[in-house]
Amino acid sequence: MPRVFLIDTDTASDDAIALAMAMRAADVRVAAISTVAGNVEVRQAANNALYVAELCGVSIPVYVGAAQPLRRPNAYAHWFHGSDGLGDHGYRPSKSSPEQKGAIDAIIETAFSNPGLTLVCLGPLTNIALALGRRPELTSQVSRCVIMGGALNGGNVTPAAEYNIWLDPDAAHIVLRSGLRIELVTLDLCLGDAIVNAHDIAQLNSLPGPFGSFAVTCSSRAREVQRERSGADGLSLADPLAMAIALDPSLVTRWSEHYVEVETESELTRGETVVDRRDIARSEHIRQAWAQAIGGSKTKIGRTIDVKKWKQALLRSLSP
Ligand SMILES: [Ca+2]
Repeated sequence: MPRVFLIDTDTASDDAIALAMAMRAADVRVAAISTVAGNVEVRQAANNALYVAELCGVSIPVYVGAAQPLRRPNAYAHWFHGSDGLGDHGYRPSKSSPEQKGAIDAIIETAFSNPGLTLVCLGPLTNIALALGRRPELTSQVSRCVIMGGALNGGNVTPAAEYNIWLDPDAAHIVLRSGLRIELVTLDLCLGDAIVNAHDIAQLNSLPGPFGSFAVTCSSRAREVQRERSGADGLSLADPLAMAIALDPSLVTRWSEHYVEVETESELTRGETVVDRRDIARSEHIRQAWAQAIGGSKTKIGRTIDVKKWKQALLRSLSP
């Protein structure tokens, strides 16, 4: 019996690679894809997901979800992923269309008809927060909720915050409090040695079949931006890493569990994931600010990965 995945995504370039990895995994059935506004508009995200499904030769229902964050305006990342989210290479429009049913209904129905499924969240958490608002007991249907989001050591969109959590911190706050069995894959895990470097990119590009070169081409804009910013050639592939961990949790060599809060008010630190690493959130003097977090359960956070295994997993999942 294949494992069942439900994937929520703001489909830009690294999401597209992650989707292809899941769609091509022999032991996984992707039951549904829901899209959310984030890196690109929610309809563009749906069209990109459909394009990837067609590239992989699979038919998966794609549902359009929230067109903007719960309480904030959109802030697309076209500058990083291209105006179509896939590096503006003129990929043909997908032949199929998104489903008529909305993503929130689809998430709830998919979860209740596939108890024990794995939920993989690759974008802002707006859809998941809305689905939980409607059916809080959704949490018991999900065996694993792998989330790409947050940062322990500085963000990518502000000094404090990682993009997915920053864009909709209110949704992240709800999801982290919900009781879902979360495995948080933070920005930190795809940096350093985990960056897909020039050598790895060349290997991807030379893979037989269309998937390796698609991964490189659709990431071209992100690669340029990273080169401009850091001077080094490479890609930090956050969503593919989260997907690789969803597919094989043993990639994570150390997990730790902590109370986590999300900053929802301050513009300076909006979307920061504040992690109680020293286990002091229960202290009397801060108990009020941390009351909600300590009233719930701790969040499981991936702390280190087996870098070699991660890169092998990436190459393997895009190989014919
Ligand atoms: Ca994403």
